[in-house]
Amino acid sequence: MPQRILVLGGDGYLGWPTAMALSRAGHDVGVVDSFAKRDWELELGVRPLFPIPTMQERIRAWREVAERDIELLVGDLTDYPFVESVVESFRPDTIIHYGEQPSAPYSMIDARHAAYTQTNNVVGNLNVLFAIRDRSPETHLVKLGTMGEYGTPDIDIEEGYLTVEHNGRRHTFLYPKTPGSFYHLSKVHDSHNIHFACRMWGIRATDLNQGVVYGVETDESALDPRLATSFHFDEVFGTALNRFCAQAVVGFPLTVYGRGGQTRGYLNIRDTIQCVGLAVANPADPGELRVYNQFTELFNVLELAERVKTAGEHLGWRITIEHSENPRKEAEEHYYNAKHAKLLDLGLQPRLLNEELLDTMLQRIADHSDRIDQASFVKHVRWVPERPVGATSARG
Ligand code: USQ
Repeated sequence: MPQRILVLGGDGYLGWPTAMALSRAGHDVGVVDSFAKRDWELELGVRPLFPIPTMQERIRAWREVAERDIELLVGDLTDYPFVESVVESFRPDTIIHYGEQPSAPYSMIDARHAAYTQTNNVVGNLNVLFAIRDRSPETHLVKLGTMGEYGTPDIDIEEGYLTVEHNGRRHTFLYPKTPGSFYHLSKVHDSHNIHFACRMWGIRATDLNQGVVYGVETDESALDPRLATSFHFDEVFGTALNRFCAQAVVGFPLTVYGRGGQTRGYLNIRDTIQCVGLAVANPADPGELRVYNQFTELFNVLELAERVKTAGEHLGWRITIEHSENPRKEAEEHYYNAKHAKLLDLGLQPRLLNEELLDTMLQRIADHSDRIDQASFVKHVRWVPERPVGATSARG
């Protein structure tokens, strides 16, 4: 049944393709964005692979190509009156919340960027929860969380909850979180706030703990160059596989951090669209916080780099892998077994990573290789400063 759906962060890598897919499926879609991501790009001097038109131009192009309208609402989620007025006037059946600062390295630049990331993300999400409570209590919140909330514990990762037996009694808690950056922590805080809002006010919510997304296009973004999505390859906003593909295209050594045994859940951007669609079509019950682990396959970074190298070599390119010093503090070899059954149970049909897919990705990126600034591959953001403030030298 068609729904009224608000996509928060509708200008982003995932928000825009999601808005188009839902619009094409017959839903009435509104996108909300403050265009903050475009400012962060300017701040860092990085740009996406494809030129991205203004949101007004994207919407006009969509109208032309799909003969469907998308409503644009410009504003900042940390501004409560704005959020309240949007929720009140649009009356969404579902809110899909992508509207956050999405980069772990960005949050680790310094105190200002850590505080900005957490304020922006946590306050924005709180405002959404209050606006739902006060203006549209039936609205289903579909919130983009991250697999990185769990970190890499030495036990199996469940889907959201863990039942603990202690001194002969048992209780089910939100799964304990040991995240690896101030960004990932902001999503942990969001999850706890959503859980609280569901328990207190009977809000219905789904937290999608998403893995690392890869891919250059979706069925809709491929329809017209003006509908392209904001694909990044730089150190701050680019994610592992997307970066390796862009590096392979320009002959830059693939930047595997440290030993490369860091294992994460990955998924194709087309599967992100599918998963979000499944969450929208199957809303949570009032008072329920459902948590889905949203990824389709596990890889470690070295395996990913090797796959890109093989695919590139079959195209006749020369590709090298470099184990650079790890700018992050993280386990480089570790146990990792994360459950991910619930979206499959709802009908997810994964599009797994294979050479054909990598081949298409590499060729698509190669068509735009003139836009790849190699200086953006290494921006020197470090989790621990090289020489921490106050540290004494070896000689005291
Ligand atoms: N890595 C490399 N070389 C690179 C880039 C990354 O070895 O050039 C390693 C990282 O050290 C890390 C792993 O690859 O161990 C993943 O890093 P990433 O940059 O691809 O992903 P991450 O920082 O975890 O964040 C990304 C998105 C974030 C999302 C998250 C999902 O930016 O929005 O929440 O993926 S997850 O990783 O499951 O938490």
